[in-house]
Amino acid sequence: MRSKFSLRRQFLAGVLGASLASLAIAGSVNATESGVVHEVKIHKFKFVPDSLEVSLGDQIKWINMDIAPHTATAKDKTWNSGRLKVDESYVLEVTADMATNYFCRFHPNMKATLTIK
Ligand SMILES: [Cu+2]
Repeated sequence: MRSKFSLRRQFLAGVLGASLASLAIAGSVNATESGVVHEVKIHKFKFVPDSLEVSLGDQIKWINMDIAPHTATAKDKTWNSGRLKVDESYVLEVTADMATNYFCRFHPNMKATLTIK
């Protein structure tokens, strides 16, 4: 009897956890739908554009169009796309305290900036 009860509790906790998780996902999708998505192409070893104006809540999407791998990495390393292969992309939401200077870890001469309006 006791074990049956605790099994049921575990089941309920699982259902509750799952619904909370889906609520959280739905919430974040709604929040981002209101913002703008800015595309930055990584092309011929350059970020295009290499200077971009963004607003809080916007998203920035980097797309690697080169055969060579690249990254988009904050100068202070607080955010990082990781290694992007050709056609791979990375999306980041603009926050007030985010680092606005970034570069490519594989090609440190590749640099770009964000300006938060
Ligand atoms: Cu690179």
